[in-house]
Amino acid sequence: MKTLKFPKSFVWGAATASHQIEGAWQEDGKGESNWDRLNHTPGKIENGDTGDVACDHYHRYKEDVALMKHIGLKAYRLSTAWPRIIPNGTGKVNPKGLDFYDRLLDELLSNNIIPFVTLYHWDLPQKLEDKLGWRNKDTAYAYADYAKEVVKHFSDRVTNWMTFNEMPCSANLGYKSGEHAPGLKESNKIMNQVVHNLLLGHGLGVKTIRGYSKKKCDVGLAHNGAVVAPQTNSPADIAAAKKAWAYLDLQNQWSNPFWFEPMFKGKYPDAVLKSKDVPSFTPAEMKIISAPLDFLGINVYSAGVVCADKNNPAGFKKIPYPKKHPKTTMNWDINPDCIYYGVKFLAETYKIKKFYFTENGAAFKDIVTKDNRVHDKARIDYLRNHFASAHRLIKDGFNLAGYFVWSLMDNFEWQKGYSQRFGIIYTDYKTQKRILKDSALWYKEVIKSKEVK
Ligand code: GCO
Repeated sequence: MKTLKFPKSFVWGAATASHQIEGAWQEDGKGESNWDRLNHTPGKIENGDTGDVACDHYHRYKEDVALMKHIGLKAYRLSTAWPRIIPNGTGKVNPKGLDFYDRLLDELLSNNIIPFVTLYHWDLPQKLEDKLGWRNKDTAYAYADYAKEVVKHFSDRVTNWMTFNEMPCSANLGYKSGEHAPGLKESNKIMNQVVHNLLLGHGLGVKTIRGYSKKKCDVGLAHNGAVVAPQTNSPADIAAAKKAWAYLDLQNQWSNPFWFEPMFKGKYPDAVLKSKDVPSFTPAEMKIISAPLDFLGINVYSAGVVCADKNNPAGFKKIPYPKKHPKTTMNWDINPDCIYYGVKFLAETYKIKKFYFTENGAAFKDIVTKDNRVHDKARIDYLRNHFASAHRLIKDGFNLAGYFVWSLMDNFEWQKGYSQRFGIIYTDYKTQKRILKDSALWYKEVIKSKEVK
């Protein structure tokens, strides 16, 4: 591969989430989260793992920030845990919860690392889940109150905000397939309401951040749309991929139009409005949901592949990956085109000022070798090829401002527990020792040179 130069201002970062790294699940007044509850429900998480201790980042944040500094990260994407800050979901604020993020943010800033803060990365106070969680519109308003406390307290130091992480996962994995907390299997009608309530939470979050921020700030969210790549570079296949990307299946809340049309056009697709499962909403809510954003963060790991198909009225045909296609240990097919097409169709369809990749990375079987190192060549290859796809976007004139590798360190991978290692830093869960993997050392060079080789 030839050397690819990235802009000087490009934001190179790494990402984590509160529940996946912090641990300290009952410390300093933290309330129970929906995930704490799921973790402690037998049979829900691989190996009976829990997020109780995770990477013990709550106590080891200084060491972790020192490692970020060593890698040379320009920015770090973290999330604040709602149950740590407002343990019961509504009402009393826990000062010790705020203190933790004060310490963490100050440590980041004194090391010249820009914090990008996500207000909600799936850990909902269990007290709110008990009141129907995201099936209840009140949760969106409770979220806005929580957002207000966070923004009032931290906006002197945080100027990059994300309202939500991956609303489609909260909805589909939480309330439809039941793999994620709260582990439910709801009807299509209720699912549409969950979608709406999350979107409303997002919109209220945008309004709250803008209303209470002490400084000029950038507001966006981290979203995981369905990403589709064409089988070949032919115009017909590219057009087919775009059709598949914009396809609406009324029974499938992963479909992009459920999320993007309200967020960027202020309206649900006509087919949703006409369907028997239309959610309850008001025009005022649609206005809130579609408030302009400063950026869109994209979380992406793979893509569906399609080709043009004249025999299908929808215009496309899904092409399965061959059995032997390279995969990560998550069983996700590796396809660097997910980066390019993850932005392209969005940018062509909606007015979006700026993009970041707020997550991209890979889980592989990492082993610590005798030299006390982790030679994760597969991850380096993965990142190199995906960075190259990002470079192609920049070259084609798309406004891509930065890239956050998922993840800074191996951590609690939700229902898969600790079985999946996504980190560029290895976590030894027995000793909590960290080891910089070869990918971290490679990334350090990329950041320093602003070049991908
Ligand atoms: C998600 C979450 C992350 C995951 C990562 C790997 O995308 O599911 O934002 O918390 O850990 O994506 O699955």
